[in-house]
Amino acid sequence: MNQSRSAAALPSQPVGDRAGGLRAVDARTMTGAPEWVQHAGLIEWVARIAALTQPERIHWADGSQAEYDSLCAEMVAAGTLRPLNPAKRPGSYLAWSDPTDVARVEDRTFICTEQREEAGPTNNWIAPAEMRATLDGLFAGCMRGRTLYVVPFSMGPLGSPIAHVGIELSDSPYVVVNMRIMTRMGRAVYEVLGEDGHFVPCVHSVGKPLAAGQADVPWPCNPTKYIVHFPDTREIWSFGSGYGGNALLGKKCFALRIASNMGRQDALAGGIGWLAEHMLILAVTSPQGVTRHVAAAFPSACGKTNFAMLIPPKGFEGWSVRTIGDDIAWIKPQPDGSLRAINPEAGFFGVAPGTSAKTNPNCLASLSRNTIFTNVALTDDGDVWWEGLSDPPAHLTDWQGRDWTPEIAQANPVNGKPRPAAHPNARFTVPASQCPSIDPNWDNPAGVPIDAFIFGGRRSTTVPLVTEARDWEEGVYMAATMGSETTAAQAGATGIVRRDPFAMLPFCGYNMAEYFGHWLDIGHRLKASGARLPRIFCVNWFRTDENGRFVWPGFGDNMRVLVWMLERLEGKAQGVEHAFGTTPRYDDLVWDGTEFPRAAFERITAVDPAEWQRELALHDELFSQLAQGLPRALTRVRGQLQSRLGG
Ligand code: O2Y
Ligand code: MN
Repeated sequence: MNQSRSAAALPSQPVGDRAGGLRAVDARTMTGAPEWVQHAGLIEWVARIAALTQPERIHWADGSQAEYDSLCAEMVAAGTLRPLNPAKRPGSYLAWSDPTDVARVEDRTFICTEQREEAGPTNNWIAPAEMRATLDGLFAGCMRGRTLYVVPFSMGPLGSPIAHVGIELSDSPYVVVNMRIMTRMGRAVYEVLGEDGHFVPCVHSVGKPLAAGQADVPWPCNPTKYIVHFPDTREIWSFGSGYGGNALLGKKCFALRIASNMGRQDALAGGIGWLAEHMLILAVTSPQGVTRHVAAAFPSACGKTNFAMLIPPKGFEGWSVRTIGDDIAWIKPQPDGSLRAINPEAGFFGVAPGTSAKTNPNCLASLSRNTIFTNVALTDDGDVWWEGLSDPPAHLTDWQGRDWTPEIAQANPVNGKPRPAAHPNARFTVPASQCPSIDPNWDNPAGVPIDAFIFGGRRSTTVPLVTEARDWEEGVYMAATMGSETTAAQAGATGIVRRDPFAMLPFCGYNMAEYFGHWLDIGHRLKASGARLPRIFCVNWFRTDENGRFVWPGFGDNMRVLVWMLERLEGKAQGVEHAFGTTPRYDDLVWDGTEFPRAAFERITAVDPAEWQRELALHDELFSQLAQGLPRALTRVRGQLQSRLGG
């Protein structure tokens, strides 16, 4: 790596002296910053973090293919990555994590605002001074024996007015290569930053320093984990994990927790504010050539990636659905009153188990090359496999490196089921550009105008297949009270409704009640300016019959619901109004190419007053948890619902 420099000459800095600066010229020499980095504040910050963490060397990532290949080769030599069979999966690798480091750690995730109320009751909170003292202790010397990588990245197309820049300092080469897939990463970011541009500083360590001569392990990590956000200074610090959202700090930490706060701060500072949302973005074009854009929020285990890559079924010839994003949307109001959205990411970090040619052919095709798989199983011919992909092969090596056969799996059940070959949270990281359904505008710096928001949850009862809110406030109420039933793949008991407002429960970087207020304010301001607001819909693909089986086929058939929504925008589709909003009748949907029974449709669109009374009581529980700062508009909508139910 020709950019590597020794940091051995770093002077010892007082630990925690974040305010103290090194003279720019010293910092450049000490960190070996290349001439293409001209941001003195950034170089000084790197020098301070290096003084704290004491890495053996510093590498300024340039984002080149040569750098990516060389880091992957180093990780292959270290046993972190396995190259997959190039004839089957060219340019692809498999990583197996430490079995204790397999998912985001919500109970170790903190929002550190001066006042606890600013973080709100749904976030873990520790006072900034106390947290900084803890981090100073954890990060002191934590990179000894390792390389500190300086990873510049843009969330969103480079230079887009909706995009923002971050710099991640990490001691994990796995993070560097994954950040190159998941973000616009590399030298060009420094051109956007210039000499004094703003960036979100992100510090990450796996938390496993190496003593002189000590051998490394394939997946270093630490049982102590902290994922910490300081919204006031827009900083992120992550310690102890090398996995996914804990370590790729552009994703959940920056693009949702810090960015949601930035959007709100913009409004508090007198701007109109903006939105950082846990939403996919789709472009849908009708046979008449009219393109509409929708953004949709779903909690985990609701088929979000499948919906993001939906293929119109038989009967919808002439329609096209294109993918702009699969997980996160940044949405900024424009002077003309429109809401324009970008996907801040450049790749997909999706769950492998359950992804198949039936559930998501576009996704499967995306994974054919240049993909990093984590915690899936290895086939005997050097390819990957996971539960749900195909019939199980006769032999595999499972995600923990053990022999796996269907017989071994049966003989070693986990939670009453055959032991899986892939971890249930096994992931792939793949460039978005490889998706066959990627939209030509996915990388457009101007973003796309959002015409409708969709909020979904997994509910076996109560919530109809689709409902349109009567207005923005009712839509915000629907999104705020979203709930989803837990599945066997998630921890804890199954079938419990967990409220997940806007699918943002683990990702909102400030008080959730104020977040509702921010959504309401943006709507009011846009409306006052004469703008036509996006319509808001709520969907539920998961209602079950008396045998517990899903009634709605899902997947491609979700297109029928999507088309109804788009025709509502054009004023063409009808529906019936009920307590909760407006839902189509059987004849309001297009049934071409299928024989879905009328009675089944009526079952999954029924609004049962007794069920809704119980539902409202559950909304009350949520609202009492979020009472501090809860907007009056939401209690007003709650009252209107109650009176429509006749109570
Ligand atoms: O466990 C992780 O680190 C991944 S979580 C994740 C990854 C991609 C998209 N969404 C999510 C999520 O938890 O919403
Ligand atoms: Mn997500």
